[in-house]
Amino acid sequence: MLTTEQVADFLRAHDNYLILTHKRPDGDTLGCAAALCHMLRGLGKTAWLLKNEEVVALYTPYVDGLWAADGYAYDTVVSVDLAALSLFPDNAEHLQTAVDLAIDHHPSYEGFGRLCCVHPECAACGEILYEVAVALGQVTPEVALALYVAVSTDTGCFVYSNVTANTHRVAAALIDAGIDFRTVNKRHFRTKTKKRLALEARLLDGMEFFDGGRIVVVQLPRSLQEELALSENDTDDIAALGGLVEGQDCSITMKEQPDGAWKISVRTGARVNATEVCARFGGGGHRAASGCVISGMTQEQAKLAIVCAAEEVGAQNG
Ligand SMILES: [Mn+2]
Repeated sequence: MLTTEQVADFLRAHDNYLILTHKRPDGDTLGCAAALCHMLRGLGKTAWLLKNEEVVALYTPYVDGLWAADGYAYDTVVSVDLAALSLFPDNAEHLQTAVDLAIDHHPSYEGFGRLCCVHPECAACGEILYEVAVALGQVTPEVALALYVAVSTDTGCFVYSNVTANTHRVAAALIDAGIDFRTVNKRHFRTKTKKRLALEARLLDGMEFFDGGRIVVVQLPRSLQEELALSENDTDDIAALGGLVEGQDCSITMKEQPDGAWKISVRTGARVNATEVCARFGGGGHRAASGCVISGMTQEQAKLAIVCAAEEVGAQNG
């Protein structure tokens, strides 16, 4: 594995870069890609991003004008925040064996890059790219803004449990570069669409509590998705809603799929092992956040099945 200094050496030594982002791109992969593109151009290199068709409007300002033209003759492929072969966008599948350097922060990184720089202790891939920018002397306002988007969005504006003192030090250094971080914060963390607020109002109204309030269930049936004309992006991160309720330590979110199955997300505190709950239905994940799919059941049946599993698993610890 390369150090960030060695990554800087590698970037100085090569040229004609093609930068890859992951499927359903978030602020981290797009911010890192934009920042890397700007820092390479600052070194006099040619650098472009491979077009990602799934970028949502929220993030287009950071990557507009950086997309490679069809037929761009690249020599060096670098991926950012891309952990798995299954997360290569459809138009990047032919590059799965062509990545020269992978920069990532996921512990699950699959090792597809010829070289890599992977730091699972970083809350965002942007923290790694910041070190690279320092090594290259490229912490320009353009680079810093893209990295601030990466770090702030991947940490829910510095509140997720993976945030460290380093995350804040990096953010402070990026702010020192003279960026308009207030506009980024307002745009990404203090703004919701009317449709999203209408959805949250309905989900909050329909919340149900079990086990003396320790288990909360949020339900999103297809009927509500159709009534509010929701797209996939409108329902982003609704699994975080139940966790906001005081007194709960097991938040279950149920979303009905087009085929009638229920996609379940379980987020828990120390008492309930979410992996164990979801394993009963063939799912898995982490101790504090897991998922599964329940099919062949009505909404009521699926709800009782998952709540019952959570109660039983939780009972092992009081
Ligand atoms: Mn990330």
